Amino acid sequence: MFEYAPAPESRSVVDIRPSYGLFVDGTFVDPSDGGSFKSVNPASEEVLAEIAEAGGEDVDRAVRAARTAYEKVWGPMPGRDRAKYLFRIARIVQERSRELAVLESLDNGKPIRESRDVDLPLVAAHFFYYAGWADKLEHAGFGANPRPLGVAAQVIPWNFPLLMLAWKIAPALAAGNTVVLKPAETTPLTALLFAEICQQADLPAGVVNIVTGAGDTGRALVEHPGVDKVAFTGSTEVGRAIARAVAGTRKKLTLELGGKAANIVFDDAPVDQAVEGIVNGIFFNQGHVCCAGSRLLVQESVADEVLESLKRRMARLRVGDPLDKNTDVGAINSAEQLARIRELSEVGAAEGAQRWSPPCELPDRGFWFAPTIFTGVTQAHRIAREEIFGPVLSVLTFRTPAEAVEKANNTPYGLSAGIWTDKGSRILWTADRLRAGVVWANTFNKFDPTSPFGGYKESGYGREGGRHGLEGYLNV
Ligand code: TXE
Repeated sequence: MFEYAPAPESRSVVDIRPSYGLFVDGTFVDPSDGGSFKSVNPASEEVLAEIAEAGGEDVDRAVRAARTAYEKVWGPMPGRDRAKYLFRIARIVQERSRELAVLESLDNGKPIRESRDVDLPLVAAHFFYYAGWADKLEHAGFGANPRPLGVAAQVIPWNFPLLMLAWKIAPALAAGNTVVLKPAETTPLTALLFAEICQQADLPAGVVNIVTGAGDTGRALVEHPGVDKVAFTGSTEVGRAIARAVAGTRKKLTLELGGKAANIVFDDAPVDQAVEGIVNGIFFNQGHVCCAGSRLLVQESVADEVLESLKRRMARLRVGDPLDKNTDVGAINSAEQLARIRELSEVGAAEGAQRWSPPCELPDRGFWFAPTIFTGVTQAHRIAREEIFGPVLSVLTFRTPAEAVEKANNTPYGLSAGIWTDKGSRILWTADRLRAGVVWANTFNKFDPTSPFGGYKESGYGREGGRHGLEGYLNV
């Protein structure tokens, strides 16, 4: 039914099919109206596969399948049996992690070193971690008999396609819910491979359903009356639209939205270590990270030294082929995202901040943006306030710890922050005053399934990860 695109040859470890259907009730099915879209490799602009686009009827089918599975199989199943399935999924993810990592880098553009060493280990860790909770819910501090909510509608973004899937699916299933998940339209492939893993694990049909498509599919899913819980990660704008759509219904909602994190470097911080943290904070995953350290706040007395060292370090970053193990910065995920980054970068320059990038040759095809810093940034600049979601750092300075805290908190967001200092007392003093869901001290972008993650203010509400991550999927 689709127009078939040739499967690319080069990646021997991963077998990409020319086209993919929707995963509903345990099998791959064609969309009711035959619609489809293409998934593109952002590093080469070649088409990877043709993907089915789910319409309202397909979403309805998926939600009904999830409801039946919830009522007949998954809801009544003892926790210890649900745990067995989750452990099985975790082990298959580990066994197939090379394949999944290559596919993630092809579809998303992130360096293979990151998908292999960060994303995939964390995906497996989430399934192992929540498998461990499935038979212990009555000991989780939620009362004697916490009950699942029912059918969870989950909409995820493209920056960590498989990891966001794991953050959403693992706790939902552990708590006894069934799921209809919609991956982002630019990165559907690892979710579809995950559907195959569900089959391989003999997960009962309908417990996990994957509907692919863009915003319209997402809207149909979150607005479906058969849904009990909505979990969304993505832009603040869409998060607001979803909150409005869910208002006045019985649905529970968690939102994980944008960020504009401050990475604060005090004058007593070891410079080399701080520079590594700044680089990791903003150039990891091309800066497509909701908790990216996109605002560097550096104490005035050490600003020159830190910036010189940062520029030297940036000159050594290798930008290019995501599948090359030496690559530090991969491709921007889509033409749309590249246009957004370019636009804000132009705004930064036009508003008077000084732009700097190391000399680097970018490939001719694909979507690329050189690692960039802006100095001379003030709070009035848009690049100090708006999420760029790319490899672009805005540098501001401060004189006193109080001024650092004031500037760090001067944002509508509140997802994360970083502190670099030699003084333990200063870490505690500062962390206490930062209004952010996560504060890292002398490190950045560290994630762990045992830790709750989520925001203050316009970064959303609810927590994912840890024991708190279960709470969003239970009636307590
Ligand atoms: O996000 P969208 P986009 C930020 C980042 C980025 C900007 C835009 O600043 O530049 O958002 O990215 C689905 N009802 N973040 O446009 O549109 C959509 O199909 C239901 C931060 O990609 O929010 C996709 O699956 N679903 C962020 C998902 O929402 C809808 C991660 C996210 O897409 C929908 C991504 C609707 N009306 C972007 N419209 C983070 N916090 O990590 C779209 N979708």
